Amino acid sequence: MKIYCEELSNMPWEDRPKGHDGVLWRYSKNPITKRNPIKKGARVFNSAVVPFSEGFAGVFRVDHKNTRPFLHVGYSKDGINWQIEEEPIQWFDQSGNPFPVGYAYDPRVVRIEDSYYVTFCTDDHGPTIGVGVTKDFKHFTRLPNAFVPCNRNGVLFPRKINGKYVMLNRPSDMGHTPFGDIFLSESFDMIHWGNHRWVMGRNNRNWWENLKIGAGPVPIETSEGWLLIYHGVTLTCNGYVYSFGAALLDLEDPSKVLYRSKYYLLTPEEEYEVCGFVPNVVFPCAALCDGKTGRIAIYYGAADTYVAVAFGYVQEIVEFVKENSDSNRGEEPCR
Ligand code: BMA
Repeated sequence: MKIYCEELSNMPWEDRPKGHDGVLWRYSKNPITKRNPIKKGARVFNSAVVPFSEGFAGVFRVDHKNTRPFLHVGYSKDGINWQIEEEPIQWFDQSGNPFPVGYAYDPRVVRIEDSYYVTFCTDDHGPTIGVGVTKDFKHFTRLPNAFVPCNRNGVLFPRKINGKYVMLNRPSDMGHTPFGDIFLSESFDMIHWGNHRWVMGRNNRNWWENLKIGAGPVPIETSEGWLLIYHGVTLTCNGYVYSFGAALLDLEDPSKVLYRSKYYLLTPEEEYEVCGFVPNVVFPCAALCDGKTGRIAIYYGAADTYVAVAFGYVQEIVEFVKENSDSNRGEEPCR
């Protein structure tokens, strides 16, 4: 199996603990962010990191002390210890005029050619997908929002497919959205989005994902298809529980699902995942991958309070998805 990622020998890593039989294992020093990490911010979670310069850069969701979320840049040499900037990202439009956000959360970051694109949830009379671009993590240009509200979980593929940028996204509502399927949209210029297609829906057979699903980290290209790690939500008598699983999408037409695993890869178990501002949430937003060894480090928000990391091998995740595949793509969205 081929993994089309660059070599990343400096990515964070710990070997699988002895006797651990799961596909993923948690970093032994999780969580990697603590409460009140900066003066302005009470909690950092659901954040995205990429290789940058000699180390790593990230766009972090910081819930300020008025409980409104904004995006802050952070830097790290080792991908574990982060210096998060005190001030949030200042956005400017393509003409250089301020283009502020009312709020911003759940960022994803992807390098496409020589630019880093940031997608996030923001507001335009309802939640929708904001898009920004930077080359240096200091100057950020904000492009028009990708969709009309309501939409969340905008996740770009790391290269153009058939000449077009491709974004997974999840139509939603104004609130906490008790439904949700993954769709795919395309654009020639990162501004005009169309050719929207349904990819897959919540799955009534597997109860961890029977309420809604949403794309997680930027998909990873392999010879077996695009590896998509996605979150799945179930509703219990005490509220939503967020886990994450994986699927493989067709390389040429990623609206086609090749395999989808029945089982989650990770579900809230540790104290920092089951206790916090929103208990029982693991919410993946980024993955670092070493194309040479197939090692992967998945960055996920824990209980809307912390950032945590889980390790694994891309090859083992792909095998897990294929071996535990479910033919159900989810229910049709309109009934
Ligand atoms: C979703 C988003 C996420 C959050 C999750 C659990 O709707 O708001 O940012 O992690 O709910 O609270």
